[in-house]
Amino acid sequence: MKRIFRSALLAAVCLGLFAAPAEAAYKKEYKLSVVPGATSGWGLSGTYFADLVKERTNGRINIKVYHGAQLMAGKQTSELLLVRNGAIDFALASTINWSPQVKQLNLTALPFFVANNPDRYKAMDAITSGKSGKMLIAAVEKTKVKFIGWGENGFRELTTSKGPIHKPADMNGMKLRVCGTPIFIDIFSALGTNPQAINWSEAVTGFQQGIVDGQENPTNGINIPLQVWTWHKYHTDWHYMIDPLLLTANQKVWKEFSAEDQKILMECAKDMEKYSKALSRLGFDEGSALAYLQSIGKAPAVTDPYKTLAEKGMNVVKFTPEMIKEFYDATKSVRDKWTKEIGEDLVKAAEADMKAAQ
Ligand code: X2X
Repeated sequence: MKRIFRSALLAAVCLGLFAAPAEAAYKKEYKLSVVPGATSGWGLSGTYFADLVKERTNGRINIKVYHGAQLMAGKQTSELLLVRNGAIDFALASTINWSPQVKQLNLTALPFFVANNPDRYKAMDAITSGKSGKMLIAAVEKTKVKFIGWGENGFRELTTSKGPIHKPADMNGMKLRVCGTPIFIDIFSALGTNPQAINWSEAVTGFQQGIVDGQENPTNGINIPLQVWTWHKYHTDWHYMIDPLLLTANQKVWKEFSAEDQKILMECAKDMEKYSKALSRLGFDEGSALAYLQSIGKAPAVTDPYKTLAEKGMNVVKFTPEMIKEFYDATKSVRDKWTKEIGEDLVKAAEADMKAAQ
């Protein structure tokens, strides 16, 4: 009897029946979603992350970047739902596109909220590294999506075929493309314009056909790679809002990675954050963005955005703090309404974070 038991045990061990359960096999390819094109700052940041991950995991994790909102047929505000249900594994997502579902993410879209600080980049960093940033991460993770790190699309500037714009009255009646996120309609209505919600995937055709007089997007990240001067001659640098990027993963996908690989992914995300912020801030800071990009051998072709805009014939109006204040006052009703949606606690925490950093 004993002998039978022993041979059964031996057979079981040989068959691997008592071995630790095997870790779920990794997928051959993980899909990472990015809304704009491959040459946008945002697209480059996604590729940078995917390359770092492949290199540092010795190819164990192979991420393919899908640009141009192709994983959601152009409908950019559906991205969060697709990351949640697993159709998308990773997203480098804008707060703007997820804010219809996660109201707290409207925080940095409050008009002139970040820009109305002496140093707008310090203010932004104070949010991502402060208490308010932790509150934003908690709100994202409550949707059962894993937050991995921050990136940056950039402060959004206005480009128009009519202009120049110095004060709110100069925008009166302009037809402007905005994305389909509700706070944009409120901001641009408060400024006396006629906002048109159009997905990014269709916006460029709209510019070509002249169905709108303008749009708003970050200078380095989108306006320059898009060659926006083809349609618009006026560049209004009002920094009215900023969209940080959220590097995120489907929760089940994240849990299937080994602890070692999760650590590598977090480290790659930290490097991506530095790269992405440097691309966004290049030419708008005291030179540290360029120095960083050069130090990693990744300086882009355009390192002086204002020189490029001038060479392309754009008329650039750089807002002074007084001009920003005038627009800040003109959009008070929007901040009041949206502070209630976002949550007063979060808005107050962000104000305290930004103030402490100045
Ligand atoms: O739609 C836009 O303007 C874009 C590309 O910046 C976003 O996805 C938020």
